[in-house]
Amino acid sequence: TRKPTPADRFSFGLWTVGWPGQDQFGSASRPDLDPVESVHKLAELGAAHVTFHDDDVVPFGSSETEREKILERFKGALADTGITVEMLTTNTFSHPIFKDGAFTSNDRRVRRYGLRKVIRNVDLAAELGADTFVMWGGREGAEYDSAKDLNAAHDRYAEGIDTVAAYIKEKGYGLRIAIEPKPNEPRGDILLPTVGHALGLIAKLEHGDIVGLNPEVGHEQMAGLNYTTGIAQALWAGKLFHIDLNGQKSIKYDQDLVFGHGDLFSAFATVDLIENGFPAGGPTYDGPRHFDYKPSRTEDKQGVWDSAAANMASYLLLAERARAFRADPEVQEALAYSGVLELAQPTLAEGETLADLLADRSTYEDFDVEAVAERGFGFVRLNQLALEHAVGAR
Ligand code: 3MF
Ligand code: MG
Ligand code: MG
Ligand code: MG
Repeated sequence: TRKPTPADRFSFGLWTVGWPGQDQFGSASRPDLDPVESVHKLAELGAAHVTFHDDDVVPFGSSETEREKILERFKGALADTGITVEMLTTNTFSHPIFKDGAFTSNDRRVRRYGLRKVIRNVDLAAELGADTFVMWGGREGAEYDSAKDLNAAHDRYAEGIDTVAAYIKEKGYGLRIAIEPKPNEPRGDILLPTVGHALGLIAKLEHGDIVGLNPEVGHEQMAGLNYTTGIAQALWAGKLFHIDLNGQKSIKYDQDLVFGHGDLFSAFATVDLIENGFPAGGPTYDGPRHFDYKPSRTEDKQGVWDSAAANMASYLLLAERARAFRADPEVQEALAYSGVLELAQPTLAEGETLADLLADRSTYEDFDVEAVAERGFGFVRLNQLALEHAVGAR
Protein backbone atom coordinates (compact mmCIF):
# COMPACT_ATOMS: atom_id res chain seq x y z
CA THR A 1 0.00 0.00 0.00
CA ARG A 2 0.90 3.65 -0.31
CA LYS A 3 2.31 5.48 2.67
CA PRO A 4 -0.28 7.34 4.77
CA THR A 5 -0.20 11.14 4.60
CA PRO A 6 -1.84 13.81 6.80
CA ALA A 7 -4.56 14.11 4.10
CA ASP A 8 -5.77 10.67 5.25
CA ARG A 9 -6.52 12.26 8.65
CA PHE A 10 -5.23 9.35 10.72
CA SER A 11 -5.23 10.02 14.43
CA PHE A 12 -3.88 8.11 17.45
CA GLY A 13 -4.53 8.27 21.15
CA LEU A 14 -1.22 8.81 22.94
CA TRP A 15 -2.36 6.14 25.43
CA THR A 16 -2.39 3.57 22.58
CA VAL A 17 1.25 3.48 21.51
CA GLY A 18 2.10 4.60 25.04
CA TRP A 19 0.59 1.53 26.72
CA PRO A 20 3.51 -0.22 28.46
CA GLY A 21 1.68 -3.58 28.59
CA GLN A 22 0.59 -3.92 32.21
CA ASP A 23 -2.54 -6.04 32.57
CA GLN A 24 -4.60 -7.87 35.19
CA PHE A 25 -2.03 -10.64 35.42
CA GLY A 26 1.31 -8.99 34.78
CA SER A 27 3.40 -5.88 35.03
CA ALA A 28 4.52 -3.64 32.18
CA SER A 29 6.48 -5.38 29.41
CA ARG A 30 7.83 -2.15 27.90
CA PRO A 31 9.26 1.09 29.29
CA ASP A 32 7.08 4.22 29.36
CA LEU A 33 7.09 6.26 26.17
CA ASP A 34 7.69 9.99 26.15
CA PRO A 35 4.59 11.61 24.54
CA VAL A 36 6.94 13.98 22.69
CA GLU A 37 8.69 10.99 21.10
CA SER A 38 5.30 9.50 20.18
CA VAL A 39 4.27 12.71 18.41
CA HIS A 40 7.48 12.69 16.35
CA LYS A 41 7.23 9.00 15.53
CA LEU A 42 3.54 9.16 14.55
CA ALA A 43 4.28 12.14 12.31
CA GLU A 44 7.05 10.15 10.60
CA LEU A 45 4.59 7.30 10.02
CA GLY A 46 2.13 9.66 8.31
CA ALA A 47 -0.46 10.41 10.99
CA ALA A 48 -2.13 13.82 11.11
CA HIS A 49 -3.37 14.08 14.67
CA VAL A 50 -2.95 12.85 18.22
CA THR A 51 -5.47 12.73 21.05
CA PHE A 52 -4.91 12.27 24.77
CA HIS A 53 -6.26 12.15 28.31
CA ASP A 54 -5.01 14.90 30.63
CA ASP A 55 -2.95 12.32 32.56
CA ASP A 56 -1.32 10.86 29.41
CA VAL A 57 0.76 14.02 29.04
CA VAL A 58 0.69 15.63 32.49
CA PRO A 59 1.05 13.00 35.23
CA PHE A 60 -1.79 12.97 37.80
CA GLY A 61 -0.97 15.21 40.73
CA SER A 62 1.51 17.47 38.92
CA SER A 63 1.71 21.03 40.23
CA GLU A 64 0.54 24.00 38.12
CA THR A 65 4.11 24.96 37.24
CA GLU A 66 5.05 21.40 36.32
CA ARG A 67 1.92 21.22 34.16
CA GLU A 68 2.80 24.44 32.35
CA LYS A 69 6.35 23.24 31.70
CA ILE A 70 5.24 19.85 30.38
CA LEU A 71 2.57 21.39 28.13
CA GLU A 72 5.03 23.94 26.70
CA ARG A 73 7.42 21.15 25.72
CA PHE A 74 4.52 19.13 24.27
CA LYS A 75 3.30 22.09 22.20
CA GLY A 76 6.85 22.37 20.87
CA ALA A 77 6.57 18.83 19.48
CA LEU A 78 3.26 19.73 17.82
CA ALA A 79 4.81 22.82 16.25
CA ASP A 80 7.89 20.88 15.08
CA THR A 81 5.88 18.12 13.41
CA GLY A 82 2.65 19.78 12.24
CA ILE A 83 0.67 17.21 14.20
CA THR A 84 -2.53 18.69 15.63
CA VAL A 85 -4.75 17.68 18.55
CA GLU A 86 -8.23 16.93 17.20
CA MET A 87 -9.69 15.42 20.36
CA LEU A 88 -9.08 15.59 24.08
CA THR A 89 -10.51 13.47 26.88
CA THR A 90 -10.27 13.16 30.65
CA ASN A 91 -9.02 10.25 32.68
CA THR A 92 -11.78 9.66 35.23
CA PHE A 93 -11.00 5.97 35.64
CA SER A 94 -7.38 5.30 36.71
CA HIS A 95 -6.98 6.92 40.14
CA PRO A 96 -8.69 5.11 43.05
CA ILE A 97 -10.72 8.26 43.72
CA PHE A 98 -12.82 7.19 40.72
CA LYS A 99 -13.32 3.57 41.82
CA ASP A 100 -17.10 4.09 41.90
CA GLY A 101 -17.20 6.46 38.93
CA ALA A 102 -16.89 10.22 38.44
CA PHE A 103 -20.19 11.80 37.31
CA THR A 104 -22.13 8.93 38.90
CA SER A 105 -20.08 8.07 41.98
CA ASN A 106 -22.24 7.53 45.04
CA ASP A 107 -19.88 9.98 46.80
CA ARG A 108 -20.93 13.54 45.93
CA ARG A 109 -17.44 14.88 46.72
CA VAL A 110 -16.04 12.65 43.97
CA ARG A 111 -18.69 13.86 41.51
CA ARG A 112 -17.75 17.48 42.19
CA TYR A 113 -14.02 16.71 41.89
CA GLY A 114 -14.62 14.78 38.65
CA LEU A 115 -16.48 17.71 37.16
CA ARG A 116 -13.58 20.02 38.03
CA LYS A 117 -11.08 17.63 36.39
CA VAL A 118 -13.18 17.48 33.22
CA ILE A 119 -13.73 21.25 33.01
CA ARG A 120 -10.01 21.88 33.44
CA ASN A 121 -9.32 19.70 30.43
CA VAL A 122 -12.12 21.29 28.37
CA ASP A 123 -10.20 24.56 28.70
CA LEU A 124 -7.04 22.82 27.46
CA ALA A 125 -8.97 21.24 24.57
CA ALA A 126 -10.16 24.66 23.46
CA GLU A 127 -6.67 26.11 23.83
CA LEU A 128 -5.20 23.36 21.66
CA GLY A 129 -7.90 23.83 19.00
CA ALA A 130 -9.51 20.39 19.35
CA ASP A 131 -12.92 19.79 17.74
CA THR A 132 -14.11 16.98 19.97
CA PHE A 133 -14.18 16.28 23.69
CA VAL A 134 -14.66 12.57 24.36
CA MET A 135 -16.29 11.23 27.51
CA TRP A 136 -15.72 7.57 28.21
CA GLY A 137 -17.26 6.83 31.58
CA GLY A 138 -15.23 3.73 32.24
CA ARG A 139 -16.01 3.57 35.96
CA GLU A 140 -19.61 4.82 35.70
CA GLY A 141 -21.30 1.57 36.61
CA ALA A 142 -21.39 -1.20 39.15
CA GLU A 143 -20.64 -4.84 39.86
CA TYR A 144 -23.80 -5.32 41.93
CA ASP A 145 -27.36 -4.29 41.08
CA SER A 146 -27.99 -3.24 44.68
CA ALA A 147 -25.01 -0.84 44.62
CA LYS A 148 -26.52 1.88 42.44
CA ASP A 149 -29.73 3.85 42.34
CA LEU A 150 -29.94 3.57 38.56
CA ASN A 151 -32.55 6.31 38.21
CA ALA A 152 -30.38 8.75 40.14
CA ALA A 153 -27.29 7.54 38.26
CA HIS A 154 -28.83 8.52 34.92
CA ASP A 155 -29.87 11.87 36.42
CA ARG A 156 -26.32 12.52 37.61
CA TYR A 157 -24.80 11.36 34.30
CA ALA A 158 -27.08 13.73 32.38
CA GLU A 159 -26.37 16.52 34.89
CA GLY A 160 -22.62 16.10 34.44
CA ILE A 161 -22.71 16.09 30.65
CA ASP A 162 -25.18 19.00 30.48
CA THR A 163 -23.06 21.06 32.87
CA VAL A 164 -19.98 20.58 30.69
CA ALA A 165 -21.95 21.25 27.48
CA ALA A 166 -23.40 24.46 28.95
CA TYR A 167 -19.87 25.56 29.90
CA ILE A 168 -18.62 24.91 26.34
CA LYS A 169 -21.43 27.09 24.96
CA GLU A 170 -20.97 29.84 27.56
CA LYS A 171 -17.27 30.04 26.72
CA GLY A 172 -17.98 29.98 22.98
CA TYR A 173 -15.60 27.04 22.50
CA GLY A 174 -15.74 25.27 19.13
CA LEU A 175 -16.03 21.89 20.84
CA ARG A 176 -18.55 19.08 20.67
CA ILE A 177 -18.86 16.32 23.26
CA ALA A 178 -18.71 12.70 22.10
CA ILE A 179 -19.87 9.98 24.50
CA GLU A 180 -18.05 6.66 24.16
CA PRO A 181 -20.25 3.66 25.04
CA LYS A 182 -18.83 0.42 26.44
CA PRO A 183 -20.76 -2.49 27.94
CA ASN A 184 -18.32 -3.63 30.68
CA GLU A 185 -14.64 -3.61 31.71
CA PRO A 186 -13.39 -2.21 33.98
CA ARG A 187 -16.80 -2.21 35.77
CA GLY A 188 -18.95 -5.33 35.77
CA ASP A 189 -21.57 -3.28 33.96
CA ILE A 190 -21.05 0.22 32.60
CA LEU A 191 -23.82 2.80 32.13
CA LEU A 192 -24.50 3.75 28.50
CA PRO A 193 -23.33 0.29 27.38
CA THR A 194 -24.01 0.68 23.65
CA VAL A 195 -24.50 3.29 20.92
CA GLY A 196 -28.26 2.98 21.29
CA HIS A 197 -28.26 3.51 25.05
CA ALA A 198 -26.13 6.64 24.66
CA LEU A 199 -28.39 8.02 21.92
CA GLY A 200 -31.30 7.56 24.32
CA LEU A 201 -29.59 9.65 27.00
CA ILE A 202 -28.52 12.37 24.55
CA ALA A 203 -32.16 12.82 23.48
CA LYS A 204 -33.03 13.79 27.07
CA LEU A 205 -30.24 16.37 27.53
CA GLU A 206 -30.83 20.10 27.65
CA HIS A 207 -27.70 20.77 25.57
CA GLY A 208 -27.84 17.59 23.50
CA ASP A 209 -27.33 19.56 20.29
CA ILE A 210 -23.57 19.56 20.92
CA VAL A 211 -23.45 16.02 22.31
CA GLY A 212 -22.90 13.00 20.05
CA LEU A 213 -21.00 9.75 20.00
CA ASN A 214 -17.54 8.21 19.78
CA PRO A 215 -18.33 4.53 19.11
CA GLU A 216 -15.47 2.03 19.37
CA VAL A 217 -15.34 -1.11 17.20
CA GLY A 218 -14.44 -3.47 20.03
CA HIS A 219 -16.89 -2.00 22.52
CA GLU A 220 -19.92 -2.75 20.31
CA GLN A 221 -18.54 -6.16 19.39
CA MET A 222 -18.00 -7.02 23.09
CA ALA A 223 -21.79 -6.70 23.36
CA GLY A 224 -22.25 -8.96 20.33
CA LEU A 225 -23.38 -6.01 18.23
CA ASN A 226 -22.59 -4.98 14.67
CA TYR A 227 -20.33 -1.89 14.72
CA THR A 228 -21.26 -0.78 11.21
CA THR A 229 -24.96 -0.92 12.11
CA GLY A 230 -24.25 1.12 15.25
CA ILE A 231 -22.33 3.91 13.53
CA ALA A 232 -24.95 3.89 10.75
CA GLN A 233 -27.66 4.76 13.28
CA ALA A 234 -25.43 7.41 14.84
CA LEU A 235 -24.86 8.90 11.36
CA TRP A 236 -28.59 8.79 10.64
CA ALA A 237 -29.20 10.65 13.91
CA GLY A 238 -26.55 13.26 13.03
CA LYS A 239 -24.54 12.10 16.03
CA LEU A 240 -21.42 10.41 14.69
CA PHE A 241 -18.92 12.98 15.98
CA HIS A 242 -15.86 10.72 16.26
CA ILE A 243 -14.78 7.05 15.96
CA ASP A 244 -12.44 4.66 17.80
CA LEU A 245 -11.16 2.06 15.35
CA ASN A 246 -9.58 -1.18 16.55
CA GLY A 247 -9.99 -4.95 16.37
CA GLN A 248 -11.92 -7.41 18.53
CA LYS A 249 -12.61 -11.11 18.13
CA SER A 250 -16.11 -11.78 19.43
CA ILE A 251 -17.62 -11.38 22.89
CA LYS A 252 -14.75 -11.48 25.36
CA TYR A 253 -12.43 -9.09 27.23
CA ASP A 254 -11.58 -5.78 25.54
CA GLN A 255 -8.85 -6.85 23.12
CA ASP A 256 -7.94 -3.51 21.48
CA LEU A 257 -6.26 -5.28 18.55
CA VAL A 258 -5.00 -3.45 15.48
CA PHE A 259 -7.82 -2.37 13.15
CA GLY A 260 -8.57 -5.29 10.82
CA HIS A 261 -6.94 -7.85 13.14
CA GLY A 262 -10.32 -8.71 14.68
CA ASP A 263 -13.42 -9.27 12.57
CA LEU A 264 -11.86 -8.39 9.20
CA PHE A 265 -14.99 -8.67 7.07
CA SER A 266 -16.85 -6.42 9.49
CA ALA A 267 -13.95 -3.94 9.25
CA PHE A 268 -14.38 -3.99 5.45
CA ALA A 269 -18.05 -2.99 5.87
CA THR A 270 -17.08 -0.24 8.33
CA VAL A 271 -14.51 1.26 5.96
CA ASP A 272 -16.95 0.94 3.06
CA LEU A 273 -19.52 2.99 5.02
CA ILE A 274 -17.00 5.61 6.15
CA GLU A 275 -15.36 6.00 2.75
CA ASN A 276 -18.28 5.48 0.38
CA GLY A 277 -21.30 6.42 2.48
CA PHE A 278 -24.68 4.73 2.27
CA PRO A 279 -25.40 3.05 -1.11
CA ALA A 280 -28.23 5.45 -1.93
CA GLY A 281 -26.64 8.53 -0.33
CA GLY A 282 -27.25 10.09 3.08
CA PRO A 283 -25.20 11.55 5.90
CA THR A 284 -21.46 10.89 5.77
CA TYR A 285 -18.65 10.86 8.35
CA ASP A 286 -15.88 13.33 7.61
CA GLY A 287 -14.03 13.34 10.94
CA PRO A 288 -10.61 11.89 11.68
CA ARG A 289 -9.88 8.17 11.36
CA HIS A 290 -8.93 7.65 14.97
CA PHE A 291 -7.32 4.49 16.32
CA ASP A 292 -7.80 3.32 19.89
CA TYR A 293 -5.86 0.05 20.08
CA LYS A 294 -3.12 -1.45 22.21
CA PRO A 295 0.20 -2.73 20.88
CA SER A 296 0.12 -6.30 22.21
CA ARG A 297 2.10 -7.01 25.35
CA THR A 298 4.40 -9.29 23.32
CA GLU A 299 5.76 -6.36 21.29
CA ASP A 300 8.93 -4.41 21.86
CA LYS A 301 9.40 -0.78 20.82
CA GLN A 302 9.77 -1.67 17.15
CA GLY A 303 6.59 -3.72 17.48
CA VAL A 304 4.80 -0.66 18.85
CA TRP A 305 5.58 1.39 15.75
CA ASP A 306 4.92 -1.56 13.44
CA SER A 307 1.49 -1.95 15.03
CA ALA A 308 0.73 1.77 14.68
CA ALA A 309 1.64 1.58 10.99
CA ALA A 310 -0.45 -1.61 10.65
CA ASN A 311 -3.64 0.24 11.69
CA MET A 312 -3.18 2.77 8.91
CA ALA A 313 -2.12 0.17 6.35
CA SER A 314 -5.19 -1.98 7.14
CA TYR A 315 -7.45 1.02 6.76
CA LEU A 316 -5.91 2.12 3.45
CA LEU A 317 -6.05 -1.41 2.04
CA LEU A 318 -9.69 -1.82 3.02
CA ALA A 319 -10.52 1.62 1.61
CA GLU A 320 -8.97 0.61 -1.72
CA ARG A 321 -10.94 -2.68 -1.68
CA ALA A 322 -14.18 -0.90 -0.73
CA ARG A 323 -13.78 1.55 -3.63
CA ALA A 324 -13.24 -1.35 -6.04
CA PHE A 325 -16.35 -3.04 -4.63
CA ARG A 326 -18.54 0.01 -5.27
CA ALA A 327 -17.07 0.64 -8.72
CA ASP A 328 -17.64 -2.92 -10.02
CA PRO A 329 -20.59 -2.95 -12.49
CA GLU A 330 -21.44 -6.48 -11.39
CA VAL A 331 -21.81 -5.23 -7.82
CA GLN A 332 -24.02 -2.37 -8.96
CA GLU A 333 -26.20 -4.84 -10.82
CA ALA A 334 -26.31 -7.12 -7.75
CA LEU A 335 -27.25 -4.17 -5.51
CA ALA A 336 -30.12 -3.31 -7.83
CA TYR A 337 -31.24 -6.96 -8.01
CA SER A 338 -31.24 -7.13 -4.20
CA GLY A 339 -33.40 -4.02 -3.90
CA VAL A 340 -30.72 -2.25 -1.85
CA LEU A 341 -31.23 0.98 -3.78
CA GLU A 342 -35.02 0.63 -3.79
CA LEU A 343 -35.12 1.00 0.01
CA ALA A 344 -34.42 4.73 -0.33
CA GLN A 345 -37.82 5.18 -1.98
CA PRO A 346 -40.47 6.30 0.54
CA THR A 347 -43.16 3.71 1.20
CA LEU A 348 -45.96 6.19 0.57
CA ALA A 349 -45.68 8.08 -2.73
CA GLU A 350 -45.27 11.86 -2.63
CA GLY A 351 -48.59 13.42 -1.64
CA GLU A 352 -50.12 10.02 -0.98
CA THR A 353 -51.96 9.71 2.33
CA LEU A 354 -52.61 6.65 4.45
CA ALA A 355 -56.26 6.93 3.34
CA ASP A 356 -55.09 6.65 -0.29
CA LEU A 357 -53.10 3.53 0.60
CA LEU A 358 -56.11 2.02 2.40
CA ALA A 359 -58.23 2.69 -0.69
CA ASP A 360 -55.65 1.15 -3.05
CA ARG A 361 -56.91 -2.44 -3.40
CA SER A 362 -53.74 -3.49 -5.29
CA THR A 363 -51.72 -3.09 -2.07
CA TYR A 364 -53.79 -5.55 -0.04
CA GLU A 365 -57.12 -6.97 -1.20
CA ASP A 366 -55.89 -7.78 -4.71
CA PHE A 367 -52.23 -8.20 -3.70
CA ASP A 368 -50.75 -11.57 -4.67
CA VAL A 369 -48.92 -12.32 -1.40
CA GLU A 370 -47.79 -15.80 -2.51
CA ALA A 371 -46.33 -14.56 -5.81
CA VAL A 372 -44.43 -11.66 -4.24
CA ALA A 373 -43.22 -13.94 -1.42
CA GLU A 374 -41.43 -16.02 -4.07
CA ARG A 375 -38.92 -13.25 -4.74
CA GLY A 376 -35.33 -14.12 -3.93
CA PHE A 377 -33.20 -11.19 -2.78
CA GLY A 378 -29.80 -12.44 -3.94
CA PHE A 379 -28.06 -11.27 -0.75
CA VAL A 380 -25.67 -14.22 -0.70
CA ARG A 381 -24.39 -13.50 -4.20
CA LEU A 382 -23.95 -9.83 -3.23
CA ASN A 383 -22.08 -10.80 -0.07
CA GLN A 384 -19.80 -13.14 -2.02
CA LEU A 385 -18.95 -10.25 -4.35
CA ALA A 386 -18.12 -8.20 -1.24
CA LEU A 387 -15.91 -10.99 0.09
CA GLU A 388 -14.08 -11.39 -3.23
CA HIS A 389 -13.38 -7.65 -3.34
CA ALA A 390 -12.39 -7.62 0.35
CA VAL A 391 -9.73 -10.30 -0.17
CA GLY A 392 -8.51 -8.76 -3.42
CA ALA A 393 -9.75 -11.59 -5.65
CA ARG A 394 -11.39 -9.12 -8.04
C1 3MF B 1 -11.38 2.06 26.97
C2 3MF B 1 -11.35 3.11 25.95
C3 3MF B 1 -10.81 4.43 26.41
C4 3MF B 1 -11.40 5.63 25.69
C5 3MF B 1 -10.75 6.90 26.12
C6 3MF B 1 -11.44 8.11 25.62
C7 3MF B 1 -8.63 4.36 27.36
O1 3MF B 1 -11.82 0.85 26.48
O2 3MF B 1 -11.68 2.87 24.82
O3 3MF B 1 -9.41 4.40 26.21
O4 3MF B 1 -11.34 5.51 24.31
O5 3MF B 1 -10.77 7.01 27.49
O6 3MF B 1 -11.21 8.38 24.33
MG1 MG C 1 -11.64 0.86 24.36
MG1 MG D 1 -11.40 -1.61 23.30
MG1 MG E 1 -11.90 3.98 23.05
